[in-house]
Amino acid sequence: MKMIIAILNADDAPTVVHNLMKSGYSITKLSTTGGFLRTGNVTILIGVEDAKVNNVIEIIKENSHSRKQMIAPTAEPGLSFYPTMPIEVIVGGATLFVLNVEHFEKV
Ligand code: 2BA
Repeated sequence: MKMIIAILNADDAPTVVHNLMKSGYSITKLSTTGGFLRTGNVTILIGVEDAKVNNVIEIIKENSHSRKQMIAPTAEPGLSFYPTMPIEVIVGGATLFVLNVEHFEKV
């Protein structure tokens, strides 16, 4: 069994979740925040049999889109890695981690 952790753009998350659930997958949705942009994104956890991993990834791919987003400049001291002028970054589609699950049980 695998645990897929997918970090999604908040705008894509409802469609991704809808399509995964329509295909019979159980998911857990978390509200998360990206460390770099410091804006909200959505992380979903999906526990699946190994044979279904590629299907889950396909559904996420089909429903996740990349976007250009501006990083706001900061005047905060000590945050030297943030720009003083607005700059553009490409965010997503989605960031995925696939982990081995040692043990799965519902009690
Ligand atoms: P954020 O950390 O807010 O990053 C948003 C976007 O900013 C990233 O998009 C990337 O294009 C850019 N970015 C991030 N760190 C950067 C840096 N040090 N220098 C220049 N540009 C940078 P994505 O790569 O698509 O990531 C989207 C979100 O996925 C991230 O939001 C973060 O929440 C998560 N993520 C991405 N890679 C991760 C990783 N290795 N571990 C954990 N979370 C990750």
